[in-house]
Amino acid sequence: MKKTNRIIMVSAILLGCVAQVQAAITNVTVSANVLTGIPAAPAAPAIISAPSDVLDGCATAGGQVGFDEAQGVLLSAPLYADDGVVIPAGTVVDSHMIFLNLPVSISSAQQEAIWIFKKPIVAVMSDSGGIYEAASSSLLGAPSTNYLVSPSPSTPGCMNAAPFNARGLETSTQYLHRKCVSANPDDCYTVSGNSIDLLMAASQPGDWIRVITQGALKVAIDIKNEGEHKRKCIENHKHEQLHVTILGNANVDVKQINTASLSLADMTVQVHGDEGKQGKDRREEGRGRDKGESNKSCKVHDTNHDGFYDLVCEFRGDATGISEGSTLLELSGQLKNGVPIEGSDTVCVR
Ligand SMILES: [Ca+2]
Ligand SMILES: [Ca+2]
Ligand SMILES: [Ca+2]
Repeated sequence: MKKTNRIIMVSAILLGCVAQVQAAITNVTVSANVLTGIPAAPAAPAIISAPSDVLDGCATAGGQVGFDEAQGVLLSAPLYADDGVVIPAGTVVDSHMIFLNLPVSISSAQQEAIWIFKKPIVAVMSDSGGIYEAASSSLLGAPSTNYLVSPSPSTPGCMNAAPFNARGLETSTQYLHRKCVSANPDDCYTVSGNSIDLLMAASQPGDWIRVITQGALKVAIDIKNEGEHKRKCIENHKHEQLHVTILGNANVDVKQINTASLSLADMTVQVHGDEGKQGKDRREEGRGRDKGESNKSCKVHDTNHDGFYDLVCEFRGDATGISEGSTLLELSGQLKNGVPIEGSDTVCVR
């Protein structure tokens, strides 16, 4: 299992250089403080880049901070979280960490913030000992962040890696979370779809939680305009035709992609001639270049000679909804077993 985990992590590092998928934490706003007797945190909540360390002695701030951890992780074993939640093996998840770790100059502070994610939240790890967090950091942690080695290899004198007493939220029951209601006595959170309303009241050491959202296996993609060989500029008009190359990798065998499930966000697109109905539609449009045969609009071959097959699909659709300029287009779809995939490419639109 550990080897599999390592392969996933290495793949995530490599893909991170090319996939350019948008950050999964999309927004944070401060909400009403509901505790009395504890000062409000002096700094606004913020989305940050993954820090070099998340030990108690490192990465302090005057307000809640959150960052994206490993993305698109295919679980090879069940994952355990608050309230008895068990995410089954075979699920693909994105991971994120939020913490309030005050500098020693601030004796205590509280902050309630609403964090919004790109995808729905499926689980939270907040137990007061940080046991769930520590157990999953090697799998779900950000690739370049130190979670488990104390003292820190990069910050001299920085100590205290999870698990330790009061790492997580101070709730009365170790593995059950407390919902935020009026007159909360201490830390609490409430999950609703893509958002978590999170109250942290901290002195030292602080509060750390891990938020798990739905994820998708990452694929690098390359979008090109048919008419201007290999150029990425596409015309902002109807019936745009695009070639999308989905690069296979160690986690994604493109032969297992359900081509009928593929879509490019913000465009009304269709993979032509792929399924019977679409092939029929295409013939009716008089664009029967593939003679109506199935699976002719997506071709499998190793375009970049890396030993993994790639899938080249033809999309056609209404591009008028895409804003002009440099635009990130996102592709999503599923494997034949239902596991989601996603990728993105920056194109210019004129
Ligand atoms: Ca706390
Ligand atoms: Ca704590
Ligand atoms: Ca390839």
